[in-house]
Amino acid sequence: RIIVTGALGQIGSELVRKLRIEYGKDNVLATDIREDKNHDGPFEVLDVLDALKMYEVAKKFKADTMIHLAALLSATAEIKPILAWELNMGGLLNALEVSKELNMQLFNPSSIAVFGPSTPKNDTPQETLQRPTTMYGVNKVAGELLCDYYHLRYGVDVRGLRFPGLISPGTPPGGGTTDYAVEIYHKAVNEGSYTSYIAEGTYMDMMYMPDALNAIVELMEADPAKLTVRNAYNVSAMSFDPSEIAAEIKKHIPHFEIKYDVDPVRQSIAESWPNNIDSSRAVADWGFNPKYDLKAMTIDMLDKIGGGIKSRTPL
Ligand code: VAH
Repeated sequence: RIIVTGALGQIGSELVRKLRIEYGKDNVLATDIREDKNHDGPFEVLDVLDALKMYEVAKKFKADTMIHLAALLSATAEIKPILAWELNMGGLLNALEVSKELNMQLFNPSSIAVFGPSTPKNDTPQETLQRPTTMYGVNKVAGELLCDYYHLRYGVDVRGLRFPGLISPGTPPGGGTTDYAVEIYHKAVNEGSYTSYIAEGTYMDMMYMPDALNAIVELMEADPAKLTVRNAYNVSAMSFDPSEIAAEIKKHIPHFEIKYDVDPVRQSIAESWPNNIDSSRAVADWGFNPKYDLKAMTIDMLDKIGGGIKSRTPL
């Protein structure tokens, strides 16, 4: 039985749907800090900074697994760095403590944000320098170390993935740097143009949400003896810059055009991250195998947002 924190977020909203299909609706408890009016399964309001409530809710639900997704993302964390530290670290510490007390398996998402300007930019290795220059990156590196500590000291079965930018048609990401790669699809369908806050030529790792969700399930179901890494595996499906995703969209919406109005804060975050990371350890240890590249993702995104490419007349 699974408890998910941050269940109303970009990953959480799709993961809960998938988990309920795979494991049964009543075996997945969605929680978030705000009420969910139209949830179609078990739901509880939970502030991850309330350790006692987290313990009580997980115990009452008889959860054996926690997926801890509640966090502030990179751009928001630069605006509210202290709040980001308190929520990202306080929430994770509670998730680790409750997982230890209730003997739950724990998934904690990490991010390519753990890497900084001194990290090798291309084919970024699994083990390398991690000197991030963002509060979010500091939180993610500290989080990786804290998770490994709980695994080594207390035997908590905690596992993690260094997610790239995640792209999905539904719930939008909240306050990330890679969000441009989600916004561009919606603007292309609805307005025929998009003004990117990330500069042309800025490459970042990305992955389509279905591949991210499969990676979480595959990692959590993997034989622990095969895991040479706990927190956290590099995983990425593709790397592109704004001009390449725009060109792929133009193949379906010929009149689409991209403009640029660079946001210095999010541009500097993006430039501190790798161009592309090496996922080979995840492939070797538990068979990470993303299905979507930029071409396939674009077809599916435009289909889902625009009600089907086949039915669209050129703008
Ligand atoms: C962000 N989408 O932009 C998140 C993610 C690697 C990027 O961590 O902050």
